[in-house]
Amino acid sequence: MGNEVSKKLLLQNQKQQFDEEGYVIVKGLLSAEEVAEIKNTFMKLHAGGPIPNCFSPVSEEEAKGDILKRYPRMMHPHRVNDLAMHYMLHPKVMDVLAELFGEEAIAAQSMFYFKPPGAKGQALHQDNFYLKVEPETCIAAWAAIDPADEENGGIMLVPKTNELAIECPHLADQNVSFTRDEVTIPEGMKVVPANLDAGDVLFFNGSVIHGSYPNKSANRFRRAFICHYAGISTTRIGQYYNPMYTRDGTPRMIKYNLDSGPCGEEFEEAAGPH
Ligand SMILES: O=C(O)CCC(=O)C(=O)O
Repeated sequence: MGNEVSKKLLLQNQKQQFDEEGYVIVKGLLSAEEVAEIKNTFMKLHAGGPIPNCFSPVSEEEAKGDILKRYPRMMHPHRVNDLAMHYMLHPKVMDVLAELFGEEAIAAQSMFYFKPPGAKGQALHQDNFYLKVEPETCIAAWAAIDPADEENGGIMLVPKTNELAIECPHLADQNVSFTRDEVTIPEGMKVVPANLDAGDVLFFNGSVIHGSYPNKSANRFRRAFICHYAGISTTRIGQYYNPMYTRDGTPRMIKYNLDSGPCGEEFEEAAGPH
């Protein structure tokens, strides 16, 4: 991967949008070939069945009609697969992140969502609740592997919530969300879809309220490769994210943030990895 120096890929108004609204979409950051490589790799991994600490699908019988149980998200695939590591540290993604953080980024986490037709969504939440990055914030890079829109349960977010403090969640409706916690949309604000083509990457600040609704399409998967990052000057992070990785693939250990946060231990215990 070498010691690339970061390049400026963002237009001035894109950086401004990120600073003001908390998110920015970079169109076509991944090529069609890269998207195909990611999709093929993860579909092969799915076909291979369970992977300890990463992927826990169940049989059709055990899933009892919940399609997401047969296609759960993969957690930290970069720990078990070189291609996932490669894409988590993709030079263009790391370049954009360096501009957004104002310093080099380090990677905390990778995930792959299959989200087949009929799958539940993930209730609205703030990533900083889970990643507990200090002293600043995490940033997510959400790479669309299929076109993602409101029909197939694309990503939704609440613009301008980037300055918001952590909001304590309530229990989500388990009929529409596979995760437990949900935060309320602040008064006067609106949740909007971030419609993406395959290869587009959405970057958003860790305080931005975001999530997704069920995939209502008849036959369209909504696959996404999603990674979370912190700035290189980060001093503490939640307990599931070591080792972190610098852009050249060097592991870096960051002190764990074991504080229970503003919502208390009751929430923390069940929250688990994000
Ligand atoms: O892609 C989704 O459905 C939700 C992803 C998400 O909320 C996250 O990665 O934090």
